[in-house]
Amino acid sequence: TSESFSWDEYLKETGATPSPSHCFKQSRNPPSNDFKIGMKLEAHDPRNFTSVCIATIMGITGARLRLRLDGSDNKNDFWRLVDSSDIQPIGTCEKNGDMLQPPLGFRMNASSWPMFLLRTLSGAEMAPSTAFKKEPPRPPQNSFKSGMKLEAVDRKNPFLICPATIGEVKGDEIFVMFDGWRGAFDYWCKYDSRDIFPVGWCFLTKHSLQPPGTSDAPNPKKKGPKPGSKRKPRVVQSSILITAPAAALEAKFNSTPVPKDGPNHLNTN
Ligand code: MLZ
Repeated sequence: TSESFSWDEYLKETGATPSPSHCFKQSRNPPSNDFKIGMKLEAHDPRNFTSVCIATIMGITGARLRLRLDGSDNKNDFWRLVDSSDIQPIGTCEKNGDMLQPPLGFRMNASSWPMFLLRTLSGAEMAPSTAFKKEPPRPPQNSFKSGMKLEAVDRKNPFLICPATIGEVKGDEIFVMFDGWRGAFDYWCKYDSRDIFPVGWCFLTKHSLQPPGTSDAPNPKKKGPKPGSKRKPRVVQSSILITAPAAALEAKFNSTPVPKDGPNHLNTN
């Protein structure tokens, strides 16, 4: 529910301007999310970027996917846009002459990887190539200006997208400041980061948008937060954050027997 927060009112209240959409490496019309929970795809391991792994879609949030690497634990889920170049259809890796790798922290013995991969993929529902959208081009230069508003992924809570303000601009980098959180979640990133979006992006993609925090921006002239202003804002929960029950997924994938020869898109050497 984002009825609690309105950019229109907030921009009037703060007298701030939204960052123009040409500043962002995001498509002007947000891509549709044609993936489904439980589908599998190939993804770069965020903790070991050179390796390509199998991932399962655990949730759909707007134009983003909540992904879990097969063979990994449930504590390292990550989020990718449907037009991210970090994800690709199953079979792409082999087509390029590469091999699928176990994720960092593979929970079994490395020697069981080939059989694990075989079992993982046999009968899996593979995300169709049509669901993967082309990554938008990067803007030719950093056009952000200090004070502009935007929506940004909270990297400490990456399922959240929150209202933010550009603090500083330095070369190709920008400082993202989360409104109402006194700097606790702020970060530097490249202007072409996929974690930042124009004002209104969440609404357009039906992603939940957190309301700003309730702490005043750090200001040496002020005496500090008003009593009670440090309370946490309500975390907006919505049906958008869906996690497939692990048991249901397992049942689905175990129900299909492993063919003797294995699927031909596999390279288990
Ligand atoms: N549970 C956390 C959420 C903070 C989210 C801030 N996003 C900029 C807290 O209340 O600390």
